[in-house]
Amino acid sequence: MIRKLLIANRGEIACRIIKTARRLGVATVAVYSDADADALHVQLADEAVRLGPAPAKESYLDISKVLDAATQTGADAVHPGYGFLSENAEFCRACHSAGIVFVGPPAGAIEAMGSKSAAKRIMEDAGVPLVPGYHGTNQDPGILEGYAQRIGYPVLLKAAAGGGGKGMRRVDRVEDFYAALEAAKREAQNAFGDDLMLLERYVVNPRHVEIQVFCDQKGGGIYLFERDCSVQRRHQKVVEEAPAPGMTEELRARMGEAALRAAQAIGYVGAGTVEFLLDARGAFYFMEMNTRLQVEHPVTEMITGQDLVAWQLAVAAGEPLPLEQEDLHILGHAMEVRIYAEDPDNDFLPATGKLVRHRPPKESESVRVDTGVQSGDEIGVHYDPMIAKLICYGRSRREALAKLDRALQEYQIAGVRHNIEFLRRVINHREFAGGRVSTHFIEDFEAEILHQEHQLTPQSCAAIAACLSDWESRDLRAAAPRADEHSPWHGGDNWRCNLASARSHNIEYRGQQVQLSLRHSGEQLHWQCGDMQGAIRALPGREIALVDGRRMNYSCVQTRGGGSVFIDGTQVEFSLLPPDLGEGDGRAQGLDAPMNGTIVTLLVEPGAQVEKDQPLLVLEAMKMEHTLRAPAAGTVREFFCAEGELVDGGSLLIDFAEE
Ligand code: MV4
Repeated sequence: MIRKLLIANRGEIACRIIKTARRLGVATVAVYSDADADALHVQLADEAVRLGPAPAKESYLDISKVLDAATQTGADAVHPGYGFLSENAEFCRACHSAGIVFVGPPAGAIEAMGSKSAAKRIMEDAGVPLVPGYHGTNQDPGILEGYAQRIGYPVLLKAAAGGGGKGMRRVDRVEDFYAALEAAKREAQNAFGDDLMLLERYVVNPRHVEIQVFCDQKGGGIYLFERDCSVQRRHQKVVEEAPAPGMTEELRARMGEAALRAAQAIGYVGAGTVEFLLDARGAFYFMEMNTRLQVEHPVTEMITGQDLVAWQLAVAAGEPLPLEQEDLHILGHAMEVRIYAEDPDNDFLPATGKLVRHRPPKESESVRVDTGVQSGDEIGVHYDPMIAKLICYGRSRREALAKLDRALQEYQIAGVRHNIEFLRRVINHREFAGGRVSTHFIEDFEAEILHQEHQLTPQSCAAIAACLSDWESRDLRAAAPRADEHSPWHGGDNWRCNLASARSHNIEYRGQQVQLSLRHSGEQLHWQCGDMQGAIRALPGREIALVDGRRMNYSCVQTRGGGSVFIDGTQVEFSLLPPDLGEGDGRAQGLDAPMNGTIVTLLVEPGAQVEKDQPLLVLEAMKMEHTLRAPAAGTVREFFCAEGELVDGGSLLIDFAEE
C-alpha cells in the first residue's frame, strides 16, 4: 500500500494524478519550480516542495532534487507522469536505491526500448510484426543500398536513436539513395550523437494505432484496447480517439495480443503503450513502445470505465491487476483534443502571456477537462504550452464528435493565442468526421483546415460593439458619485449624459484596421463600420444582447490592448488602437525568442530587405521546429544569435526595422 505519493511532474498530469491519489486516500506531495509556485498542482497537493529555478534542468529534470524532496517528505512512492523523468532509467534506479517505489516499469524495460534497432530485434524474437526492413549493424552504404533494393522502393531511412520523426527520410528511387543516406546520417549525428541507421519499407499513408497494455509484478498482463492517434501535425498528436474507426474484433485481438507479447518480452510492469503503424489493408507493424502513462490515456478510461492511475498505484504496490481480460469491454466512443497556447496563423508558434480567462466547459459524465492552469496564470516559455485536454464521450463516434464540438464552442480562453478554432476545423472536416483518419490528414487538407475568415462580419461588429458598450457603462458607473444609489448612473441601463453623439473606435481585427462608430438612441445601440451597420440592445452586466432582434449570450474579457468577445460559439478578438497613430509607437523593432530553444538556421543575411511574413530563422524547442517570420516589411539589421546557439525565451534575437 502506498501511503504518500510524490508527483514528479507539473501541469495537467500532476493534477490528474493528485485527484486519483486523493480519491484513494493516498497523501500527495507536489514539487515545483519557481515558475510554478502558485500553480494548480501545488494548490491541489497536501504539501509541496520547491525544486529550483524555472528551467526544467534545474528543477523537474534534476534527479537528486526530486529524490531529496521524496526523502524529506517521507514519500514512499514517486509517480513521474509523462515527459520529464518518466522514461529515465537512471531516475528509476535511483528511486529503488533510495527505497522509494517508482510508479512505472523496471529500469531494464525502459532501457530495452531506448534504441530502435535493439527494440526491433527483441520484438522480432517475440513474434511481434515489424515493417520489412534491415536493422542490423552493417552501415556500409553499398550493403544498405542492396537491402533497399530487396525491400523495394519507396524505403524509409530511420535513425536507430531517433524518435518523433527526427532523422527520418523517405527515398523513392535508387538514384537518390546515397544522398539521402548521407543527409539522414548527418541529421542523426547532430540530433542524437549517433548515426546508426535502419531501413524499412515505406508504409504509404498509414494510421497510428496504439494499444494500451498493463502488466502486474506477478506476470499478469492485459490490454485495454486501442487508441487511434493518426491525426498529428509534425509528429505532435492533435486528436486521439478510442476505439479506432473501422477496427474489427478480430484485428483488435491480434493487435492486443501482439502488444502483450511486446510487453512481456521486456519484462514490463505497469502502464505501457505499444505503437503500431496500420496500413490500408489492415496489416500492422510495431513502431515503438512508450514505457509510461500517455497524454491520451483518458480516452481509454472513458470507454472502459477504468482509472488507469489507480491501476498504476495498485500494480506498483505489488497488487495483481484489478481485472482480467474477459472483464474488460468497450462501451461507446471517446475523443480527446489537446488545447495549446499556440498560434495556428503563425506556424503554430507557442504563445506566451497571461491567461486572462480560462473558462472550460462544465464537466459531466461525457465531458472531461484535464488541465493544470487557471485564469490569471502566466503561460511561460519554460514548459510545454498545453493548456488542457478536452475529452468527450458518446455512445457512438458521431455523438462523441458532436459533444466535442459543442464543448469546444463553450470553451473560453483569452489573453493568449490558442488552437480551439483549428481543432474545430479538424474535427468537423468531412474526412475526419467520416472516420477516414490518417497520418497525412492535416498535411493533405492543410489549406482547408488553416483557412481563416479574415472578413469582419456584421455579427463580429455587433459583438465588439456590445463589448465596448459594456466597458463604457462600467467606466461610467465607476466614475459616478458613489453615495447616491438613486443616481441614474447606477441603473445599469445604459443611461448616459452628454453621450448622445457618436463615439468612434479605432479597432484592429485580424490584421485589419477599421473604424467602429457607436451611437446610443434610447435603449438601442447603433453601430456602423464601413458600409455595415446594425443595432443591438446590450443588457450590461447580464451578458445578453439583442442583435438585430435576436437574443444572444455573449461574454467579454478585457485583455492587453483590446478584448475578446465570446458569442454564438465563436471568439472575436480585437485590439483597441489609439485614435491617433503616432509614428514610432507600435512599429516592430525586434524579434524575441518565444521560448527556450536552439537556433537551427538563420534564413537571411544581416541587412536583408524582407517582406511581411518572410521566414527569418528556425528555432527548435520542445522537440519542434518553429519559424520566426518578419512581423512586417522591413530590414533585418542584425542577428543577436548564431546557428546552434541555445537561446532563452524572451531574449532578443533579431534587430528589425520596420519599413
Ligand atoms: C513510418 C512511416 C511509414 N513507413 N515507417 C513517424 C514517427 C516515427 N515514430 C514513425 N513514423 C513513421 N514511420 C514506415 N516504415 C510513417 C511514419 C509517420 C508517422 C507515424 C505515426 C504517426 C504520424 C506519422 C507522420 C508521418 C510519418
